[in-house]
Amino acid sequence: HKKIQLKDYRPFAFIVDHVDLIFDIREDHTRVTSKLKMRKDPAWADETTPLVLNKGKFDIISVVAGDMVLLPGEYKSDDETFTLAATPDVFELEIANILKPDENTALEGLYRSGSILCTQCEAQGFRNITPYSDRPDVMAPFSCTIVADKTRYPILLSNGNPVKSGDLDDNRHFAVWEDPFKKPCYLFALVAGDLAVLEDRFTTSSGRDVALKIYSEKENIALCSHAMTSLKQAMAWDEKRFGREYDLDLYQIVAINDFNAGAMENKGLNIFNAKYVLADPQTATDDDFMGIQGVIAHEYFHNWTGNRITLKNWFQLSLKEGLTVFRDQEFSSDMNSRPVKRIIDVKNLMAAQFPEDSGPMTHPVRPDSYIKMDNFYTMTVYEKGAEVIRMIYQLLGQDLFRQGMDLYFEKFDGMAVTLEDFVGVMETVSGRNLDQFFLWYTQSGTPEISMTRQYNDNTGSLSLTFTQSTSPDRNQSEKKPFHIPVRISLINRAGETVKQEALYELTQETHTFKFENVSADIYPSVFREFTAPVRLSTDFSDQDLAFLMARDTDPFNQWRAAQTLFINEIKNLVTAIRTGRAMTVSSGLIQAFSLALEDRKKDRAFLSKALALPLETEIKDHFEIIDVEAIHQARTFLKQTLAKNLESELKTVYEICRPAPPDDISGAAMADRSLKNLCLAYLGCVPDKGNQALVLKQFENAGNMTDEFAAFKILSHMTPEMRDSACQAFYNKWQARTLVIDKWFSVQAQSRLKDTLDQVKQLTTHKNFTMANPNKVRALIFAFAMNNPIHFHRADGQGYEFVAERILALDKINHQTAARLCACFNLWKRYDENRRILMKRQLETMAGQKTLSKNLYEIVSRALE
Ligand code: BAL
Ligand code: ZN
Repeated sequence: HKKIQLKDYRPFAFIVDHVDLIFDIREDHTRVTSKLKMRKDPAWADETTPLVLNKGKFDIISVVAGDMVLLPGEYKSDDETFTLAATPDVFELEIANILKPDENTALEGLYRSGSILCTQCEAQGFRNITPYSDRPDVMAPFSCTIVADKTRYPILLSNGNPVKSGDLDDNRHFAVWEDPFKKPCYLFALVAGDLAVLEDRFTTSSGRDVALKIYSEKENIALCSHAMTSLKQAMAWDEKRFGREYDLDLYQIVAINDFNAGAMENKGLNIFNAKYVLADPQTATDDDFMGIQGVIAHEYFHNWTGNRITLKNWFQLSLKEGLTVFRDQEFSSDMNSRPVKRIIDVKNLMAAQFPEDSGPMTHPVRPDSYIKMDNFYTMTVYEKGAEVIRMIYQLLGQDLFRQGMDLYFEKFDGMAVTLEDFVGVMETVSGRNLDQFFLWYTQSGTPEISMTRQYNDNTGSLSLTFTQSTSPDRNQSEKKPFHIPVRISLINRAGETVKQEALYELTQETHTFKFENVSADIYPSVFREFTAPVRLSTDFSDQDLAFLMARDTDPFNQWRAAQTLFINEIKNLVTAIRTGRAMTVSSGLIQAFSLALEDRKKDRAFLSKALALPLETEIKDHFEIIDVEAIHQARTFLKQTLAKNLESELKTVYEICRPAPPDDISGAAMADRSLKNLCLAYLGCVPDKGNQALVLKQFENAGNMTDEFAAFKILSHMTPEMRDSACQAFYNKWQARTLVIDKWFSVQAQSRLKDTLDQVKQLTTHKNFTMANPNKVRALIFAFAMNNPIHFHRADGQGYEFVAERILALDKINHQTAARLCACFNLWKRYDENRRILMKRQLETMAGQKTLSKNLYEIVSRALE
């Protein structure tokens, strides 16, 4: 399979002046007619230049160039391209083809989800709809006519503004849409179906009235109000924080059950995975509410960062994604608790991006090559990309960063641009040279920083020495030093700031910063708010960490200190297990935990994060060779020891937090629930009848999904009997609600009980399960493969065998999702020899298949390289 390389980028040799699409939707097919107005770009084309368009696997039924009907011999068409050997300088081209949306299980291009027809075009799905130059730097105004049966498809939607609609013969009707903004085809969208709508309005800062419409299946329309509130919050926030106003008279969102990703920012017509739209307290957890708020905002923010200003080529993906994630993170921080949002984001980065960057999929934030672009919608492009923007924000400060953003919008509106263009405006407004900083975009890997302290008693000076190094990898055999910002402040034993926070910059391998006139018991608080996406090791002892956990003036650093203490303890326990020594937990840790739990001044949402043990999937990143069983045993022992030692404190806090009203989704109520449910999870991990009864009571009497689901998860690990009866009750209650049934699948997939693999295999034949629905696959198979290390990594290899077989089955129907699932094998070289052999065997079996998709081929072949 061919690798596409950034260095081979050439502009398209033609300009598309207008695209007019007609979709004639019939019972078993859809006829698409595309009328293109085009001309040669004199800078790139001459009289010999052929017109080569991208094309998917479908049959062309007619081609008209100008007013000449072309015969099949006069154009060339195969499964990948449509070619005209020669064209005039200016011309019109009309191509008609037939699609079978009901057979499109890959969910890219035009497909059916239940009774709804919809599209997904990013990254390269539009070519499956009609032949086109399917690349983000070809921008054109689109119009779209949809014709369909009025009963089956009363609602007909596309991008932009509705300009005409009416009835036709045979119970059919039509709608015409025009999008006045030039756009790349990946932002094209169409929806046809029998949908209900929730309507609202928003008045922009300049006084324009925008109609807001959220569509869903009729039975779910009552679940759309949180999404609507979130949309209005996002629109107001983008005006205030970035001066960005919405530009059309209509903003539409449609909730779809079958969707490969979270959502899609199509101009004026966002298409969403229903999971990120539908919620009420009975069926959605507090995390779901937060997720919806963040994703609704993310897609809205793309209207400027992505749509108005788009990408010159797909290698620049982080230009829109990193920047838009940064914007949605800032939005959520302003709407909710900033420190807690920062902790959630960094935890996510460490748990998923750091490992990605240390395995076969490691790539720079701007990749150099790809076989399938779909495989590069990664944690690195998105989350690390957002961290890179955040570093620019810190280096420049809020005001200059805003000036840079203003200049970016002013200079590049309506254009397809690059990461250099973005960093360039930041250089212009700040007068800074960001050449070395740009390595964050071109060099892969996570820098490791070590920080050591030297205190000079004679002079009263504290020196902090920072050393950076980044391991060589497949992308660069030698790494240059990164330009790394680091925010530092000094605090004393009383937890008071003795030196205000300031920004320092590391540009070489080693830097020493000296602080004069400080006493010996001063603590540095470094990389505050996680200033840079680096791994940090320090010379802090566990006592130092316990102090910082309680008194650091940066909540993020308090959290980091707590997590580092947990990791250190788990490492000690793993060593004990491996050397046959008895496991013990240090009294210092128990005391630090207890002090934090009893600190009534601390924010409860923060405490629920700080006192949660790192997940096994996070812990593994701290080991060179991952010992799955020892890590599991060590973590379980630590959790049970803390629970046993602090039982009465945990119960007290549980009771204090309990009264939060069940349908209150304010920050305070959510914070109470999260701390309460953390306490319950500790109490419930000890096999104790009293505690089990407490969990069961919450499960049975919960007034909302957050509490019900929290208790359900705990029960799923207890005993087969408790798990089974909880599963039965939960299923009976929620079987009609597909999003809740996803939770039901995922809880069972993550159970620690011995028979979990058999249960998961059984569940693949359950009547509510289907491999054709990505949410179901994620709920059951991904959850098992990614979040259940002891069972996925069973020593007999049966977990691997099951998942590999599912990947191959999925690859036949949905190659994007199959390739994503295959990431569970990426770190195979980091396990013990037995598991290495077993995982490699599965990768080789997959590699040996004759009909592997390009998507899966790329993931498997990188893993085996
Ligand atoms: N552009 C793909 C979905 C998203 O990142 O918003
Ligand atoms: Zn995005």
